[in-house]
Amino acid sequence: MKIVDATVFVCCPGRNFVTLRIMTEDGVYGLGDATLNGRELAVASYLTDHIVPLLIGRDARRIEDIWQFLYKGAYWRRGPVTMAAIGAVDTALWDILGKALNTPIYQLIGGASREAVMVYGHANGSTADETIAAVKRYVDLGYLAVRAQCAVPGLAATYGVGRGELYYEPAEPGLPPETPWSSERYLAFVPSLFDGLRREFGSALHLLHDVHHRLTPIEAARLGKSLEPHHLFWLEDPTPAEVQESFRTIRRHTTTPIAVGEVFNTIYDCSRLVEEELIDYIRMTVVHSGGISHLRKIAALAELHHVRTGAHGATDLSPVCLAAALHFDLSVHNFGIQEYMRHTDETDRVFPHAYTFERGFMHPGNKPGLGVDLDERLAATFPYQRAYLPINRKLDGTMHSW
Ligand code: KDG
Ligand code: MG
Repeated sequence: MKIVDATVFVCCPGRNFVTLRIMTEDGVYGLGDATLNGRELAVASYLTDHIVPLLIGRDARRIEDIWQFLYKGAYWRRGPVTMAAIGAVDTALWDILGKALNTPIYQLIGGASREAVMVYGHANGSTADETIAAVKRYVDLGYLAVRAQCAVPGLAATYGVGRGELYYEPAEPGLPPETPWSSERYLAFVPSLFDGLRREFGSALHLLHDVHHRLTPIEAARLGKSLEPHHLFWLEDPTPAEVQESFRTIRRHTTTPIAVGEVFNTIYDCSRLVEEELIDYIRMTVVHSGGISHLRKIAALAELHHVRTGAHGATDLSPVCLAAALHFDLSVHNFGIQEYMRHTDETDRVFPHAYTFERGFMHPGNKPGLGVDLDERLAATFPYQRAYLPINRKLDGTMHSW
């Protein structure tokens, strides 16, 4: 089953996506998402210029060997660009194997461990009342878990507060916008937001919140402690995770469950957090973490330490990545929850897919492989548009994590 061609597609049906298609000699092809928000073309070039020539002629069934060949063989290891490129190849090869064996991927990686996977949606508002109304809309759609974000009084823009009701798209065409940040104002406000949410929705609804790497460990510990009465499903990215030891401070002070990992790329980025049981959910992304093969190893390590999965599923990961995540979620034993930010209609049309949402749960469907296709002709009508994520500065102008 030799690989005869591999092509990279960059398109912008509402936002940019990079997609790898690997073709085999018998006409079976597989897709992999290679999107890295704001740095898309770097991965496209890594694939086209450096990986595609290495794939031609290889046996598409040797998924693990090709993974190791691309990881060890590059000499330069890890990093989001390398791991997104490897992740795209790995996903596409699983897609090919599933199609060749006429089986959905989840059946190849252990079979279903549950009937369907619980997902959470993103609710946001410019005021606490607007956020409450947005959460209500998700509840009405059947969601059992909702992430709640709100603009902070006195700050002109806040992470997670989108323009539409169901879509949140932070990347902006053109150069990166600058947004102001104050940890003091944020910390003073967030507990009251969750007081209001619990008053409105009672205790059964799963509520999540994303700090987006903005607090120091001790500030994050304070936030976690103040939110304990509202028993969040998780508090996400409370502090930047380059220093894994930081999470010891948070852990010492609060029982609020902690989720982290959307900017991680390999098992080494999370091994200490997992082994020391400093987190509760590992949120690594299929595409940025070397694909389904590597994510399964991470899940296996996490399983030993009571850490569950919560794969990143923002709109800047294409339907190809979401489908791969759903196959992974359905099969691993220690699945926790899946993020589900709906894509725009244009994106859904470019990537027709078999996955479904019903009453708060998703299923990848039973089509062979991933169950996602790429409408190449339609994709070509949405050319790449340069776009960046915003940057953050404190009120005095100091650069801060976004
Ligand atoms: O590209 C950045 C987004 O993926 C990120 O801001 C979304 O934090 C995010 C989330 O939890 O979905
Ligand atoms: Mg996040």
